Amino acid sequence: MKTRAAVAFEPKKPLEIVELDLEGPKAGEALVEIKATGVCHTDAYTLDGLDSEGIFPSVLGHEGAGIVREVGPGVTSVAPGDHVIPLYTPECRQCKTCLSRKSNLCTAIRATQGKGLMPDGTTRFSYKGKPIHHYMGCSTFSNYTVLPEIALAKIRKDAPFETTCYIGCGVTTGVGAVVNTAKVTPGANVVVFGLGGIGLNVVQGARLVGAGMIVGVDINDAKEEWGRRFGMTHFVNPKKIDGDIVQHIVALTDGGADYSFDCTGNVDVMRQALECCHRGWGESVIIGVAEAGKEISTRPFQLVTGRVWKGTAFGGARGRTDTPKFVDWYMSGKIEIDPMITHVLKLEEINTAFDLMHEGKSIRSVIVY
Ligand code: NAD
Ligand code: AHE
Ligand code: ZN
Repeated sequence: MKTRAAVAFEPKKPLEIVELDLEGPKAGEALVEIKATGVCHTDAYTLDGLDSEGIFPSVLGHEGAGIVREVGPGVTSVAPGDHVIPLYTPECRQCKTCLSRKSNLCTAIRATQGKGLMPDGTTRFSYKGKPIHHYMGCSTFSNYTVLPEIALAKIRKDAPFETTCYIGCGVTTGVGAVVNTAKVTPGANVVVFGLGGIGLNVVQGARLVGAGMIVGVDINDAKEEWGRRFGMTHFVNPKKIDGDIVQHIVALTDGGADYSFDCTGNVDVMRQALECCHRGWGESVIIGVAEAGKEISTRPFQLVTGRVWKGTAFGGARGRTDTPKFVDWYMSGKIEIDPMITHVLKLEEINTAFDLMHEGKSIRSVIVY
């Protein structure tokens, strides 16, 4: 079949809207009509050539929602007509990691996914007879895409696609980092570095669990209002304070954060996030994705004296099990999504979504098909 898609032919070049050929689903796979997709900073990072796993040409996009239109042989967990969220962190329920119950990082298809291929080592997309690669196993910047059934979370049918797609990455990543990874306790002081599409979800996750102080840190003053809208109690712009940001936060929080989160992808900020944690117990969670080649550092003394450094992918959520629960939380009003969708665009306008993100003018842009 044919599908309309925004293709990343080369790094650092705008996406091009073209008609691709798409092969139907093979065994264990499903064809999904994508109804809406968010544009996450990770898409921009890959398009900018900063991802060590970036492959071109490819169809980017990993934050979608849509409807199953066809299934391949042997598929049992989804059927045509089901509403689904594609999962860049699948859940096979059989691999060592899934069975361990210690992590959500299912390994069943990770190797081929990282090479832009389906589990059988081929692509379903092609253009003028040449293969086009998949991205994060999702490729939601195409109106139709093919995914393994283990990478599809079946969700309720009354959830609107335009907002629910955000649960495919940003919402689950931010809220999940608080509830699954850090397990923030009521009354704890939380510091969030970077108040974008991910950081604001950390803020609302902290509000949800009843955190005490929720401090937001951002170099863009316009983010203060956004943070307060979702539960932030204090705002710090590191460019507007006298002295060191770490000392400033330690003083503000009476000794340091109980939990801090990096939502910037900047390795210097990751260090600040760790070092502003409370001596003896403060935990810092890295969410941001750093450029290829970048490394983190700190004095080992920071860890010797009890601070903990950890990271999280997709908010520690087990995709097929937990994503439908996040949709329920949204539909029951426990978490908010609608106000964070600042721009709704057509596929033809997708490059504007990247511009708005780089200019700091959007929280989330969503493309509707
Ligand atoms: P975004 O562009 O919407 O937000 C980033 C925010 O960080 C902006 O508000 C910006 O002003 C702020 N910022 C930049 N430099 C800063 C600094 N030095 N100090 C303080 N604030 C600063 O991006 P996003 O969509 O929220 O994504 C944030 C990061 O999370 C990206 O690195 C993205 O790749 C990553 N991410 C990780 C996961 C995961 O599973 N681990 C999932 C989604 C996104
Ligand atoms: N490909 C990069 C790493 C990118 C990365 O860390 N991705 C996150 C999700 S970001 C979503 O917006 C993730 O899930 N990581 C775990 C995994 O298995 O990819 C690199 O450095 O090579
Ligand atoms: Zn993302």
